[in-house]
Amino acid sequence: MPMTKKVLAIVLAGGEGNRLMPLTADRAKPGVPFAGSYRLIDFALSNLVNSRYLQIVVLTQYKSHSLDRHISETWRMSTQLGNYVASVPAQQRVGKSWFLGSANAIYQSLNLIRDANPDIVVVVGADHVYRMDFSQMVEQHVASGAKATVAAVRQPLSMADQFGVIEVDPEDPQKIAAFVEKPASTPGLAADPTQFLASMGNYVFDADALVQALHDDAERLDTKHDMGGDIVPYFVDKGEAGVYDFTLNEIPGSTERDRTYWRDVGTIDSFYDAHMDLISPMPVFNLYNSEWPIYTRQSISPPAKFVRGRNSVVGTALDSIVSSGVVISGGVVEGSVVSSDAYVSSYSRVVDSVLMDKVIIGEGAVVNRAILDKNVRVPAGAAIGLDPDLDRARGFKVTESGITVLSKGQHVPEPDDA
Ligand code: ADQ
Repeated sequence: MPMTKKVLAIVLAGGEGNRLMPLTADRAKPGVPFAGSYRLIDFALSNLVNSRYLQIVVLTQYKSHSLDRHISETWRMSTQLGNYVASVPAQQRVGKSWFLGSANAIYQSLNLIRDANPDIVVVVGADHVYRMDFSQMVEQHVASGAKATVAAVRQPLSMADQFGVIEVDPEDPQKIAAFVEKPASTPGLAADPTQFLASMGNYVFDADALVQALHDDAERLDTKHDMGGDIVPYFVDKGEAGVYDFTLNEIPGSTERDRTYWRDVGTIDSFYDAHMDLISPMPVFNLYNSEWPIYTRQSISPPAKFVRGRNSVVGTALDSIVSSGVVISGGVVEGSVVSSDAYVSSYSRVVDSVLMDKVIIGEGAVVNRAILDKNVRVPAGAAIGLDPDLDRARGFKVTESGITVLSKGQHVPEPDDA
């Protein structure tokens, strides 16, 4: 019988998420709301819990207040049974320096690894949308004899500069021959020249090998103390790095299409696109798979309600996700994600947009291809997302692809009376 390995999971949740501004203006990227009732970190944590890895340390750093609150309110487990999700803020760590890179974050938390005394450490990022059974990757890691295994997914060539690029050993498909962190460009795969193999930022390590690597890295002055940039190459140079192909990932209840769905939602455009993936009638990513649930905080809001508004005008939502506590009173919502406790008034239209918690849409207002962060109030008759120049002039962010973004509680001027 195979020996059961003791696994500790570490979730890297300290990222600033500069490219998601203004949604990350006062919350860490893993704490950014997603899909109406989730936070980004819920995907990584749900994947770990569904993989039956129940000893989890979350390393936070940047503006972690709302993230910490979400973790403690949502992810309490029984420490008496030996299960935990512990959020560890940076200021509690040893040493005086603020974190340098993700490897340094783990290095400063080595006491947590010592205390848990695992055989295997699974390290995952906290800002991706996907389902993954990490136990399948751990199984391959153990069988292959690698000291470090990196999860890999195919991505379009144009995105090479955003990811770690993996070159597989032609003689051993489970071994990494070369790894470059975020190169300016890279050649395509032999099987598909339009794609390359990207690191997903998820790793499995033999615990003692990881501890040694972190010590060696900490002593060097010429590294950025980064998991992708430094620790992965350390194992590749020694010929000890394996690669786990994400297309092998099997998820109960998943379709062929969504068992390998993976989105890095690091930019406003990819964050927006990932929302749109959820709302088509046959979603690209299916939130409704109860065999691999995505957990989040239980809301105390009442059910969503759709009612006639002024002059009995019909309130509807179509091809949309509508969260609890939402009231759609005589407005029309189409192709949109509406988060908890939002209110949509009579004669208004919300199209191809993402509304976060407690957004209020006034009478006759129009919102088109926009993301409105929490507590934004759109006055009656105002229009957002119809005129990019006007949007910019009012201080809203407009992305290159034309998505308008309003930050938390951002003021929207009353429309001109003229
Ligand atoms: P990036 O995501 O650009 O690339 P990084 O900014 O280090 O790398 O973020 C990785 C994870 O670590 C994120 O979840 C982030 O929140 C977290 N993090 C960063 N600094 C941290 C700190 N000091 N403390 C705690 N957590 C921290 C990485 C890899 C690439 C890979 C992509 C996949 O380096 O090789 O291709 O992820 O998205």
